[in-house]
Amino acid sequence: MTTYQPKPEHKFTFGLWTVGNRGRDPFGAEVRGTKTPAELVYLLGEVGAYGVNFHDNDLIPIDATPAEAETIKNSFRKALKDTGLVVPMATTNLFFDPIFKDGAFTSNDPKVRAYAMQKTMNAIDLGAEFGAKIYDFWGGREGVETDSSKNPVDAIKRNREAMNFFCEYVLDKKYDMKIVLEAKPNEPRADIYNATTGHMLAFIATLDHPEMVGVNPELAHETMAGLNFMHNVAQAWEAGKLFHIDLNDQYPGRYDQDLRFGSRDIKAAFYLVKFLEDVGYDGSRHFDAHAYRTEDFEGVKDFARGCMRTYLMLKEKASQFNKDSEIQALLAEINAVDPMFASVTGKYSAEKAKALKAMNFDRVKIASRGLKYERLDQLTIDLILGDR
Ligand code: GLT
Ligand code: MN
Ligand code: MN
Repeated sequence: MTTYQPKPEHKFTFGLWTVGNRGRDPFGAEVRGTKTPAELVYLLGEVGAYGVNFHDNDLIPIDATPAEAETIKNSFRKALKDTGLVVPMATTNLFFDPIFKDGAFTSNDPKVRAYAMQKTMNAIDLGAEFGAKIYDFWGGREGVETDSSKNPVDAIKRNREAMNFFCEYVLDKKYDMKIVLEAKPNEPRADIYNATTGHMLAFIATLDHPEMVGVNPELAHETMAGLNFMHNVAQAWEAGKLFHIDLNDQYPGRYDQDLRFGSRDIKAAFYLVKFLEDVGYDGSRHFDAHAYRTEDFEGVKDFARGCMRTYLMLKEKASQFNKDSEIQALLAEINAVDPMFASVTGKYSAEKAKALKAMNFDRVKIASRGLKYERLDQLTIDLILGDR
């Protein structure tokens, strides 16, 4: 009997900002109280998470004195020790303070850009102090409301300069740390640069140290753009760039909802979990989501437990899919190899091209074959809904 009990090997993580989210939205105030970072670590320990991620200012308020910072760090460290939680990822808050109203690294004001660099170096130090091996960049404010204000090519160049700087900084400091870039198409800016994971992959190839930089795709962000999240994750994986992942759920075409993982599109969540498990992705499964505004902190725990439970249930379904003889027989039939074509395809040669050109194809006959994808999809639905 499976209990769907989260274990450290599942690498389930939450940001301080996720379980600490107080339910404020553009139309309403906070509905939950403030918990200290240490209290949030205990909460995560109680629900069975493996790790906790933070922005610099989730841990240390932007105006804290050095003495206050020390006190907070000490209680946070104690909570980590008491619960056994680790800090796999850290990031910089480059979006909340009014100074970032026109972006951080892409701001038109050189003072803002320099401040953003300084803040990020300090935040990288803070992440390293707590053992973070992944450093995330989500450029929520790196965009525009009006294209009169900024040339997108300048924005790309400014972003590149900043990322090259931080790679060198990490190397200089000898931190065991990789960088991940997290895309989002819009919100809070009307349009954000490098809008999708695909954009980020192309951008990474232009950096001085591409080997240090990967992506952190977020389900909600790609779904907002109307894209198939799993396909984007697969492309990142195939490129050797899937260093991290942000899991949640989202209705397409709407504001950033950050819903509990698997709560909206269970079938998409199934394919995603199946992909991650099949390829053996071994990074964090970070639930970058938050509880409904209707909830108190008991509801926050229900939310966190729900994310992990759904993941584990889908993981079990994925392994069932891989063992299901009827499904596997269909897949084998669909993917049957035909040795006749192996000799004329694959890597190019002039002989192959000649032989291929000389072949006769019965186009109508080939096209007339039914592919049984309706049957296959229904078997998948039956399996997800528990009738297999
Ligand atoms: C913010 C955003 C997330 C990012 C976080 C990292 S902060 O909540 O919505 O997707 O991952 O800065
Ligand atoms: Mn995210
Ligand atoms: Mn989000």
